[in-house]
Amino acid sequence: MRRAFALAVLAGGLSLAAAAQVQRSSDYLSKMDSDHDGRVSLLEYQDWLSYAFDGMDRNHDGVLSADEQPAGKGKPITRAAYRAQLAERFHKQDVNHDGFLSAKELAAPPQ
Ligand SMILES: [Ca+2]
Ligand SMILES: [Ca+2]
Repeated sequence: MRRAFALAVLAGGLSLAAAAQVQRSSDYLSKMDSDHDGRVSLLEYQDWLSYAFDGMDRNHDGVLSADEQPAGKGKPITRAAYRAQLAERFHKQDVNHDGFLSAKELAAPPQ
């Protein structure tokens, strides 16, 4: 499931929108919410999506090269750059700026 989600995320240019059509946001929340406090912190968000990154990084060099990306092309993405992109996305999606994503915020990815 995580791999399918990651493929959707990368294929959609890190868009959660495509993935959200596959599964309900409340399910995402419960999967990402590793400390079970009912909200997703930046670390939980990054860790969950980085797990997917690691699944695709077949030679484990910390870089998704073109051939490791779903489309088989694109600029290489480092793990650090990927996490930075996720952080940027997280902050955009955190509409009320409380530093956490609620189920409602998760359900409404930034355009
Ligand atoms: Ca949490
Ligand atoms: Ca790699």
